[in-house]
Amino acid sequence: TKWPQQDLLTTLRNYKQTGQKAFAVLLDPDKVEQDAFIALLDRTHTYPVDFFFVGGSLITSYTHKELINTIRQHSATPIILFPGNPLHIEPSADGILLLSLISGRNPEFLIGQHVIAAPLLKQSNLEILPTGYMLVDGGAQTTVSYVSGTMPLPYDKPSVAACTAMAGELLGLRLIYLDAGSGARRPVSPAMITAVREVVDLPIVVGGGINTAEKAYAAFQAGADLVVVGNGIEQNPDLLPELSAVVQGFNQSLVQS
Ligand code: 1GP
Repeated sequence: TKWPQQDLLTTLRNYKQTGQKAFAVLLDPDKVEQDAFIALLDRTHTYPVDFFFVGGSLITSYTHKELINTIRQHSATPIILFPGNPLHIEPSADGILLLSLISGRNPEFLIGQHVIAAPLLKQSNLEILPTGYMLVDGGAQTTVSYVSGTMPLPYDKPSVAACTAMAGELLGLRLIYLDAGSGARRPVSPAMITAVREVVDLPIVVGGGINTAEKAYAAFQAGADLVVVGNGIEQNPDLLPELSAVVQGFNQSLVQS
């Protein structure tokens, strides 16, 4: 069953308002290995995940639909598309990050691809999550930086990130996603997350290179509402219970205070 329309954005806004923390597992249809994947889905019954993100910059086979089907068979967790381009639209998901690559200056990823996607999105029942997507230098050229033909934000310029996020909020975007890129050598710095947290009232999603519980903790502590982990869990499934414990730690301290 799909999530009711508008619930995803409301859920994310509530995290921001209440201080609750959440985490998402990013599944790249190209990398998923069936048996390990089903084992991971089954483990999420014990160690709950708030969202599954499905996507990647480049996808080399038509497996989105099968992947989403498999998730549905094993889990009730909402599924959000994290598309690299309009070919990645799959109406059987619950929602889609409609990404504006506001760290870059490539009109294709600010409006061009959106024009192509718009009629398909209007026909679908996908909940649209308009997202200010900010790519941050994570110490290696990432696929998304190459494919989008854009320069990431400099790692050590929190004030540039803050101004970019403010512009995104003023333009009416509903989420800010700070991404160091999949497999980044270093995640977005806590200083940058805090600088963005201080100036925007939107939920903040942080991902890229978060491959330990400590790095997730640091991102939350700095002001992230939702942390996204892809490679880290692929390479070490035991990170799932550790991340779950970090999130629970934050959320329990809220209940007690
Ligand atoms: C990348 O934010 C995601 O877009 C997740 O990155 O695979 O490095 O966790 P990782």
